[in-house]
Amino acid sequence: MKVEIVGVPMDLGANRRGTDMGPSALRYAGLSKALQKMEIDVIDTGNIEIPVPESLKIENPHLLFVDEIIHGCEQLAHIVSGIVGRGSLPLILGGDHSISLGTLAGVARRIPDVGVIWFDAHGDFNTFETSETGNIHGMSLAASCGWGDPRLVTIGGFTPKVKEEKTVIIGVRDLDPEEKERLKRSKVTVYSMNKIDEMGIAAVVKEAVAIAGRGGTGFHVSFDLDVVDPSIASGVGTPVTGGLNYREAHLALELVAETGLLRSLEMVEVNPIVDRGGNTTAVLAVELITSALGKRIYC
Ligand code: EXY
Ligand code: MN
Ligand code: MN
Ligand code: MN
Repeated sequence: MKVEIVGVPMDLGANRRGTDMGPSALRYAGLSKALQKMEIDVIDTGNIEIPVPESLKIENPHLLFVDEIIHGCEQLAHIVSGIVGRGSLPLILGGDHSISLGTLAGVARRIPDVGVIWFDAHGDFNTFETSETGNIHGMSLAASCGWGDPRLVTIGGFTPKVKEEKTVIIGVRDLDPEEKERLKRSKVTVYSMNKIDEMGIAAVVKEAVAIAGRGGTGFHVSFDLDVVDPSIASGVGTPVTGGLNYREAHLALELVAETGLLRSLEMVEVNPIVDRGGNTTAVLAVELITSALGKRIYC
């Protein structure tokens, strides 16, 4: 399977600047070399162009940058659709989690019944009505399931992108009140950190792949680095204590690789500006990508 890398230097979906440097951070952490060492046929297609608005959120907190995010995600949807269409696996480097609006539009256009496994400390299931921040990276899964502002919901020209009954969130530990209610009313399966503590990550992932992979069409994995505990992944936009440890994160993606059902992968929310270890979060992200693509740390 050929892997095609696409960088999406997006940070307009969140409050904090810096995730636009995520693609470079992952490249500096040796991504292509790590995949070539695994003898994976990989091509790095570069970055998509993200329009930079004149006045950024710092001066204008209520600015939402909807147009710029849509512009970037429409481009990304087109590119991802092409990659899946030629039988390759898209490896999308974020950028904040708003980019999933584009990734999922591209994948679902080619695989209409695709499932989703969303690793995240958050639900990303807000709409403008329920969000306390107005940040679009906190709305991307809801909009991909058909909920929210029509401009976000219809990116790629169709909605919904994914079925709630084939969508699983793993690692949740920070939900807004109304977001939590909407998730409870939905058919999305949510494994909070409490559930992971009770069941163990292996059992959770096995259940998740059975749900997202039902029907055998395969699934998309959206991996938000803030699902990992900030003690080993401090370079993220919205850190939340009590996350996955190093081995849980690797085992989860090793089990995903074992299914052979992974159709596309995105690594999002890496923010080198706030990384307390220099570029350690990007280094971890690269290791996790190799696990998701079949590398076994402990053979
Ligand atoms: N729920 C909060 C909000 O909607 O602003 C925090 C969302 C964080 C989103 C990051 C990408 O996961
Ligand atoms: Mn930002
Ligand atoms: Mn997220
Ligand atoms: Mn998150």
